[in-house]
Amino acid sequence: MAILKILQYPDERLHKIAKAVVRVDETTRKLVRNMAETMYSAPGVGLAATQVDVHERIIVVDVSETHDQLKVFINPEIIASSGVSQCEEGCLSVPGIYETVNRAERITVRAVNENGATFTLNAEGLLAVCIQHEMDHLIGRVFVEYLSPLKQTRIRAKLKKRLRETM
Ligand code: GNR
Ligand code: NI
Repeated sequence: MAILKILQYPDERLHKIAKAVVRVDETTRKLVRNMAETMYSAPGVGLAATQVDVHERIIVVDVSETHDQLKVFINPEIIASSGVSQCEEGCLSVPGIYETVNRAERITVRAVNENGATFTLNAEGLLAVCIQHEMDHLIGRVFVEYLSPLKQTRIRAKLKKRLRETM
C-alpha cells in the first residue's frame, strides 16, 4: 500500500472533471486501497480520486471514529435529496480552512463498489455531507467555491503564502 500525495488548493488539477470508470479491475482496487490508506493517515473522513491527481469517478468515505466503516463509491450518482444542512467543512486539499457550507440533509446515492456491484445507500448527517463534498471534487469543485469571492481571495492568498514558506 502507499500514501498518495494530496493536491493542495489552489492547484488547477483540482478543477479537472473526472471520467466514469468503465471497468472495475485490480488497478481500480489498488487505487481504492491506496486512497483509503491516504485518507486514514491524513487523517480525513473522505477522499476523492481528484485529490490524488487521478481523474476517475472514485471516492472513499469513512466517518466512523473506529475507522472500520470504509465506503467506496465508484461512479456515484445522487438519485434523491432533501432538506438543507449547514455543516462546517474542511478539506485535505485546503488545510487549516474551515467554513460553513449548505448541503442537502439527506441523500440517496447509487454507485458501484470495489467488486463491481451496484448498490444504493441512504445517508444523512456527516456521511451525507461528506459524500456531497467528495462528489464535488469529481466535478472539479472545491468547497471554498461556495464562499464569497472575498473569502476565496483571502483563502488563496493565505495558502499561497503558506506554500512559499514551507517549500
Ligand atoms: O476530512 C474531511 N473532513 C470533512 C469535514 C466536514 C465536511 C467534509 C469533510 S471531507 C474532508 C476530507 C476531504 O477533503 N475530502 O475531500
Ligand atoms: Ni475535500
